[in-house]
Amino acid sequence: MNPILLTTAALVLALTSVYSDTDIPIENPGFESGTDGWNIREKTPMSTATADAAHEGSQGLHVQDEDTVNGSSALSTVVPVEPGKTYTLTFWAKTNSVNTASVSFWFFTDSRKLIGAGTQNIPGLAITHTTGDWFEYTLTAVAPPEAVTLGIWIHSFSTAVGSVDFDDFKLTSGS
Ligand SMILES: [Ca+2]
Ligand SMILES: [Ca+2]
Repeated sequence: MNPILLTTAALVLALTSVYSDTDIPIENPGFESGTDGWNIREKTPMSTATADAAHEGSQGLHVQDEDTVNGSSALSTVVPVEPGKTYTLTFWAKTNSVNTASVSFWFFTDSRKLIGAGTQNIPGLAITHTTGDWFEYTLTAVAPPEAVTLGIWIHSFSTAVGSVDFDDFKLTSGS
């Protein structure tokens, strides 16, 4: 193939891959409406929307975990998914705390059973950039065969203490 045709082919491929990604709206992805749309289940309150935690807009999610027994738990409103499709989440986080929190994909069956519960097979990403600057994370996973919905789970670990700010969650699906 001559170089011009090759370049054109590469460009078409690149454009195809860009346009095959579909934005999936999630409720209140930047915490501009406080914690609306996020199901927070914590014995002591740890996850709140604050101005200091904003990366974009006027608020972000601030997780303050001072508890060596319990962790924070904020689950997004679920969205429908298709088994076999690839889902990509991007978000921003900021922390000084080492090994404190993670963000995971929770895939549910049609009976709202968490797929992979009690196993290590839940797709997730630890917050590992601990310089105190905002850092963009990307989590990608393929929806399992029995998946019907997907939620995004923001969690600080049971035994860990520290604080992490989160903002600007964005979910897309590919082919
Ligand atoms: Ca925000
Ligand atoms: Ca804890």
